[in-house]
Amino acid sequence: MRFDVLTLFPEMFPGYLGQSLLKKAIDRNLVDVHVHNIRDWATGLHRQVDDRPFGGGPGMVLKVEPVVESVRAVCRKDTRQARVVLLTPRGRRFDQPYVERLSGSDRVVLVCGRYEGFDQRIIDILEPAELSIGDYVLNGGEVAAMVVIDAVIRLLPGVLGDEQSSVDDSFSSGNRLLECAQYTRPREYRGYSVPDVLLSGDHQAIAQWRKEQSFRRTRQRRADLLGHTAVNKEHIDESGTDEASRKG
Ligand code: JA5
Repeated sequence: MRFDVLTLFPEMFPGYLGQSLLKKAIDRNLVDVHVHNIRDWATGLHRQVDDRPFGGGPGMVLKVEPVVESVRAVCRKDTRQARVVLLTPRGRRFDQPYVERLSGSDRVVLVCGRYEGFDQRIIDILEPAELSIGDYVLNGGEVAAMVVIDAVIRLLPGVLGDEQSSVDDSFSSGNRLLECAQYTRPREYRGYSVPDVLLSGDHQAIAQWRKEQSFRRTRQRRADLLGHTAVNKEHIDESGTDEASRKG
């Protein structure tokens, strides 16, 4: 899978790209990430990439020519059809179903904004997918682009050591529960012990405990995820009572 990132701050990426999981995936040719500076497509004496908004107002707007020309040029660097994605707080929410959808494409071109945003004609011409990673404001789309790459590559076959390990993740399709508490050695630390059931060797009891933990935690922290009545019903039916309200 090939990613191209278009940004005014390409120097933000090498540190992230050299990080373990992604570095291994790149070294093994499973993923290819190319970072480009939008300014390379800016013209004129000052290579200006932004300008003041028509109609007045604060801040600067990304100019249409360098962004559209850079995306077009980068798309031509590879024959595979690219999905063009713009990172913007106005975009649709980037969630795990969307991660799964992107992981099925061969090529993604990520366009990072800066300043007050993009000239609308960039969006009208390129018709990109507009994605937001969450309801907060960032100084630019770069960190959001890294989030997208990070979430997508771990779904690619061969990137994670254990092929199964992404299947059980919170939010993977078929899982709408937060993960349960995890413990490793030592069994006791400063008076804090590992729950007995995890040391019992009773795999059925352990599975049941984990399921209950997950459900309770989800109910407490992210009740919105339980909108799926199937998940809700399953846990209430199995225990005969509502585990979350009884223990939590
Ligand atoms: C801000 C000029 O998904 C959260 C995001 C916030 C944010 C993004 S994506 N892009 C920008 C931006 O600020 O371009």
